[in-house]
Amino acid sequence: MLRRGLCSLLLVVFATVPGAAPAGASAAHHHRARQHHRGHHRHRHPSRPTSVALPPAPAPVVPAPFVPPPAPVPAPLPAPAPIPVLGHLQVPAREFSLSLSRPVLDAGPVAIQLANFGEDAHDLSVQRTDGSGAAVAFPAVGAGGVATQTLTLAPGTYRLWCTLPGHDALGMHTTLTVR
Ligand SMILES: [Cu+2]
Repeated sequence: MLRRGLCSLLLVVFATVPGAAPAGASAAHHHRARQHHRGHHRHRHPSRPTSVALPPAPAPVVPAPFVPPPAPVPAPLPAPAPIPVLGHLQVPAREFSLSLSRPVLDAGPVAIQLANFGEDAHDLSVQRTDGSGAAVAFPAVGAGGVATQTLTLAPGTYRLWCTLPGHDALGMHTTLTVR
């Protein structure tokens, strides 16, 4: 009676301990798993030499998404051109001299005024001292008269003189610098 009860207790303990399962059962389980794995492997790769590559499935036609055209980029504004400042130059004329209200001018447009402070008529011509460019002639003006012309002068040196006979030799000339 006691021996029979002890055997039953041992059986219960043996069956309820997880790690106490028979080694044969666990091995069989792993063996079946490997077989299953190999069979699966063979199924996916039947035989390499006779495998035929299937043509790729045609790509599904997907309409291109609407992409709005890029907004026009406004061109950068050009740098504002410098506003030319009109220079002024007065050329007083006397017997027998020409003088300048200022000896140096900035390049650009300049209003040149011949002012006759003498008693005789005088005129004025302006030309670059290097001889390039035509001379600009002012009309002759009498005593107290003025003549004005607006010229655009490039940097350089200019000669101004009176063209009436003998006046240049008598001293009616001067030099202007434009920078
Ligand atoms: Cu003169």
